[in-house]
Amino acid sequence: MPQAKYTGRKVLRKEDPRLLTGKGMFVDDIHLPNTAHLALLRSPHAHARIRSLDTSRAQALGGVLEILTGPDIRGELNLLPSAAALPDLRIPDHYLLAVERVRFVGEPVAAVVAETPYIAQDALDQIEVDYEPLPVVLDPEKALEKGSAVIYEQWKSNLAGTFELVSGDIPAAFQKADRVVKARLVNQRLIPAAMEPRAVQASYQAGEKMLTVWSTTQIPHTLRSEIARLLQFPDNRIRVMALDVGGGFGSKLNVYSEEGLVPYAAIRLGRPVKWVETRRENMLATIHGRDQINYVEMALAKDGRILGLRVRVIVDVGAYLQMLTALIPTLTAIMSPGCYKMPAFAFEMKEVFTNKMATDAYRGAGRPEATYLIERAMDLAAVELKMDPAEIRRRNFIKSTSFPYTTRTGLVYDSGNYEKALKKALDLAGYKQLRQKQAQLRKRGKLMGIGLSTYVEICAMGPARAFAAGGGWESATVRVEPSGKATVLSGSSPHGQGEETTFAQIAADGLGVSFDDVAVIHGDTSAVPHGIGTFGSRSTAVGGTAVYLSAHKIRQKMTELAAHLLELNPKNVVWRDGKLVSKTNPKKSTTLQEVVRAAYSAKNLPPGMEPGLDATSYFSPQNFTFPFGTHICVVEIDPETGEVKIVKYVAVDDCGRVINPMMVDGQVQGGIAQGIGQALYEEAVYDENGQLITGELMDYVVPKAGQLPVYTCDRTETPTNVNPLGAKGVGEAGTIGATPAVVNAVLDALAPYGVTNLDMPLKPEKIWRVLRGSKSATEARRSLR
Ligand code: MCN
Repeated sequence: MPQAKYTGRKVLRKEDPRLLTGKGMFVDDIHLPNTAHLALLRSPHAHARIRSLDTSRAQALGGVLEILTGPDIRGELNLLPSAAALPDLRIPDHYLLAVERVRFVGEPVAAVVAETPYIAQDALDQIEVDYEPLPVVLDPEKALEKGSAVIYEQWKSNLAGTFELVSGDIPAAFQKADRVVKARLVNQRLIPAAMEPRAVQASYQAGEKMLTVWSTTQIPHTLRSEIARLLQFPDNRIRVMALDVGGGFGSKLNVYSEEGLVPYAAIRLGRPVKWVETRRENMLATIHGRDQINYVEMALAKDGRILGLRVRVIVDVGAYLQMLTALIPTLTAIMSPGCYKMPAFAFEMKEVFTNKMATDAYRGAGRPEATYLIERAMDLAAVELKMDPAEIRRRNFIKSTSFPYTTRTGLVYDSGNYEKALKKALDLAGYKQLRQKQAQLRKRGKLMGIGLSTYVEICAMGPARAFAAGGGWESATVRVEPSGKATVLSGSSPHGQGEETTFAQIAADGLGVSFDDVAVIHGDTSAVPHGIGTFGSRSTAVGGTAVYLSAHKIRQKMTELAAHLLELNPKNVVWRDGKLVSKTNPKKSTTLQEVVRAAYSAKNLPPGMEPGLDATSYFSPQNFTFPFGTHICVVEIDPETGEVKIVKYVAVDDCGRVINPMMVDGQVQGGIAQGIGQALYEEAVYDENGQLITGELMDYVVPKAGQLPVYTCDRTETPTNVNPLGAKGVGEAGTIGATPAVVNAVLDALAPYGVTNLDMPLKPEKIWRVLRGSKSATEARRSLR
C-alpha cells in the first residue's frame, strides 16, 4: 500500500454537512404517495391473561384499513429471533403480537393500520381487551425462589439459562489468600434512548413482487434475512435500506415486531405502510441494557497479587429473549479477569425472566459489566490492603512482553501495554499532586475523590468460529468508476460513527485517489452485496479491512494494466503522485486516468484480464481485538447536597492504529458521557406493578452537556496483527472505561466515612443520605478534620 495521505489524519467528516444542515434522510423523511400508518396497542399490564380481544368498534371507525391481532397472524408470521446462546437456554415463543398472555408493559397486542397516524391512534382506544391480571415478577433474585410466581408455566421456574466457566484451582486460591474482598455490585438497568427512535416503512411493488423496507437498523442484511424468515418471503425480493440512522447504541441491533408487521401490512394492503415510534414506546419496548447483580469475591496475597476471582451473576433478562439477550452476559464472563493475571477464575451465571422489557446489547454489551466488577474489586482490594489503587493494578497487569496472552477464559489477547497507558494517564492527570491536594482538602473538610479504571475490552466481532450469532465477517466492494472517482459499498452500516469518512480515508489511500473523490454507500441491501452490520466495535477492524483488501486488489490490477500499457514487468511499476511510473526510467509513465480508461475501454488488456475496475472482499478475522486504556476521574462532592461534580477526566485509550484521531476522540467522549450517565444519573425504574416510571426523558436522566466535564483524551498506539490495518475498535471503549472510574472516584471521596460500596446511579440523594446516615453534614465535615 502507498504512503498514507489520509489515514491517521484528522479528516473532517463527510457526513456532517448534510446532518448539520438538516439534509439527512431518515425513515420518517420518506413520504410515499398513499401511505397508510400503523400504530400499536400495547399492554398496560406487566403480566396478564388476555381473556378476550374485540376489535369490532375500532374496525368500524372511518379510515381504519386493517387490524391485526396475535391470534390472526399466529400461523402467518414466524416468531421473532433469538440466538440460542446458552446450552440450556429456554427460548419462549416470541410472537409479533401477544397471544393469550402479555408479559411486560408495552408488549404489542394489536396493530391498527389507518389512513392517518391520528385515526390509527384513535382506533387503538376503541379496541377492547379484557385482561386478567396475573402476579408480577420483578426482582430477579426473588424470581428464583421457591414459591415465586412463574412467567412461563411450562418451565415451572423463571430460570432462562445458566452459564459456568471455571479455570484454575479456586478453592486453593481462597484457602491460601491473605485477604478476601467481597461485594454485591448492581449494574442497573439502562435505556439506550438513541436520539432517533425506531421507525419502519415498507412498500410492495406487486408487479415486480418486490418488497422495499426502510428501517432504523444497525443490521440491514441480517434484517433482510429475518424479514424473509418472518414473512416466508424470498430474500432476493426484499430490499432493506437503513438511510441515516440517528444513533442506536445497540438498541437497533435487533429484530422487532414492527419490522415484520409493517411489511406484512404493506403486502396485504398493496399500499406503503409507515410506523414511527414515540419516545415513550422507545423507552418501554425497545431493548434495555445491563441489569446484572454481581457477587464478587477476590482472593489476594498481602503484597496485592490476585490469587483468584469468583463471580456469581444474576441477570434480569426481562420477559422475552430478543436477538442477543442471552448472549450478552457471556461477554461479561469472558472479560471479567480484565487486564490482570488471574491464577484462578470461576464464573457462575443465572439468567432470569421477569415482567420487564428484554435486555440486550447496549453500548459495551456485557463488557462494561465485566470492567465494573473487576475494577470495583481492585479498588476494594486496594482499600483492604492500604495500597495505592494505581500500584495494585500495576502489580497485577499482564506484562507487555506476554502478548499474545491466553487468558483464564480461553481468549487470546492480541496485543497490549497496560502499564504504558496507565503511566500516561497518571502523568496527564498529575496523579501524585492530585493525591497531595486530596490530603490537604480532606484536612479542610472537603470531599474530593480520585478514581481509576484500567480496562481491556473485546471487540471487532468477530472470528466466525467464536461468534455464536453467526457471521463474524464483513464485506466491501470497491469500484473505480470510468471517471476515476471511487465508490465503496460497505456491509457495515454506521449510524453515527462516521465510516463514510474513515472508509473513504482507507480507500483513498489504497487507490491513490483524492478523499473527496470517494463515495461510501452502505445500508442498502440491493446496492451492497452482503454484510453483517455495525455493532461490537467491529466496523473499522473488520469492515474497514474489507475495504482495504478490495482497494488493494484494484491497485494490483491497475499496476498490472499499467505495466502492460508501458510494456514493463509489473514489478518495475511504482505509484507516484497520481501516476504509474517505471522504476528505472521516470519518463516512462502513465496516469491513473489512462489506466482507468484502458480498463473500461477494454481494447488493450493483458491476456486473461477482465474489463472493469471493481473488487469485492470478505474479511473474516482470525481473532477478536482487545483495545485497552486507563481512565482517571476526579470528583468533588458537596457535603450539603450530595451532588457530585467531575472536576477532571483523563482518558488514555489504545485502539491500535488510528484511522481518524478526531473521530476516535469523538467516540471516546460520547462513550464516556454514557459511562458517566450510568455512574451518576441513569436508571430504568419499574414500580411494584411493573409500570416503567422512568418512561420519558423527563424522568430518565440522560446527562446533558452541563453535567459533563471537559475531557482530556489521549492515546497510546499498540497495533494488532489481527488485521492488516493494525486497528482495534473504539466505539464502546469510553463507556467501558468510564463507569468504574467515576464510581471509584465517588467512593474514594467518601472513604473518610468508611463507605466502601454504593450502587449506581450515585444520585445526590443517595450520597446525601449516606452523609446524613453517619452524621449530620456539618458534623461530618468536622469529623474529616
Ligand atoms: N476509528 C478509527 N480508528 C480506529 C478505530 C475506529 O478512526 N482504530 C473510527 C471508525 O472508523 C469509526 C469510529 O471510530 O468512525 C468507530 O469505529 P469502531 O470502533 O470500528 O466501531 P463501529 O463503527 O463498529 O461502531 C459500533 C460502536 C458501538 S458497538 C456502539 S454501541 C456505538 C458506537 O460505536 N453506538 C454509537 N458509537 C456510536 N456513535 C454514535 N454516534 N452513535 C451510536 O449509536
